[in-house]
Amino acid sequence: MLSKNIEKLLQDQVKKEASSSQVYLAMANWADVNGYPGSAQFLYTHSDEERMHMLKLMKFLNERGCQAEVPALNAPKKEYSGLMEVFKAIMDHEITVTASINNIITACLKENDHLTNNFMQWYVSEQMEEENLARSIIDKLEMIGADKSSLYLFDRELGEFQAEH
Ligand code: OFO
Repeated sequence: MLSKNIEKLLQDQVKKEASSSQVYLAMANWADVNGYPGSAQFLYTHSDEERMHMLKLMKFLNERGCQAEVPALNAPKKEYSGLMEVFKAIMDHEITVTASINNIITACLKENDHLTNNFMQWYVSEQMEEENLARSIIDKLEMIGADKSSLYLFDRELGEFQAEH
């Protein structure tokens, strides 16, 4: 059985992962109608991955004697000024999610809940990858600046990157 505190933290994390999925989905739609098909593909796939993160937590909650809740969500932002704004928002978002995962792990350590701690380690590695990826994309976008043909190639590469991973 999970403690009430850990259960609440995990349910809150379910909501954060669900919300991440919605945020990326809205970004994907924006990219799709603004001439960035590669970025759209990347973001649609990322949205699916976030849903998978949510489902993994739900399964864990159900297996540990709780019943996972499907959270109500606010509609995500749907307009962006460009890809830089999108990826900076992703970076900020992921930093928040990482903090929340660290917070769960701190609580697990305090309560000697090694099983949940062990389960959450997967999320720790995942967050590191996501933050690194967002950072490297922002670096590339900074180099590209306003150069339209480089932006076109970058978008295509991002779509190809997603197809390969
Ligand atoms: Fe679930 O990793 Fe991003 O939010």
